[in-house]
Amino acid sequence: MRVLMTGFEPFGGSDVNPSAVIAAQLAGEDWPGMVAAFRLLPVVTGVETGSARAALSETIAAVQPEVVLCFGESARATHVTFERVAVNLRDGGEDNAGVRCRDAPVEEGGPAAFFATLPTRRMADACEAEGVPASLSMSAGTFLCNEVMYALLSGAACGRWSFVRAAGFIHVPQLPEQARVRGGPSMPLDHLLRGVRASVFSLVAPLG
Ligand code: PCA
Repeated sequence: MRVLMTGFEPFGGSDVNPSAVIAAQLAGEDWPGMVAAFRLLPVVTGVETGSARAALSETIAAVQPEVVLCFGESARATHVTFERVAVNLRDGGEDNAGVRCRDAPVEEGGPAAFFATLPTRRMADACEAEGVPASLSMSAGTFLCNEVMYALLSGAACGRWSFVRAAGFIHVPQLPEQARVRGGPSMPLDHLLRGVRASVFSLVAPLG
């Protein structure tokens, strides 16, 4: 089984993004029956070369994964957050290229929303069973994480990436060192890794 894990580069004035640390670490571990690839996504909106969506498309075409797990950071999150829905709207903060979208669709004329095709409840339960707080979320926001999740689910649903059997998005809280600078909730890296590792295992073990 081929699994692609993505994380984002730092943004918003921070010099680390835990989503990339987690995805790179987990993709580098030995998983029974699973080969994992990691891709770092730029915090850049749109579809041009250099955007997150361009990097995602290129990597999915190269890796042909059956499972795609995209990770992002949410400075407001208190839990490992399993996103259930992506909406066709870009209306978020400024990206690393200085672009801010207002009232723009992710895909012109696309459906209003897509559901994650991951077993989000099972994954959240597996994370909680490790003692790591997890939650299910009905909104990935309207910034780049939602945009990437929407494009991912749209590509899998329309047959462009018909080999993708399960895909979705996980938001992780910021790290304690980030919270010390900008305030807000945080979770230590070893907790994040333990919880996410258990949730990925609960996903891939039955698929294998
Ligand atoms: N979080 C942002 C984009 C990149 C990231 O890690 C978001 O929640 O949209």
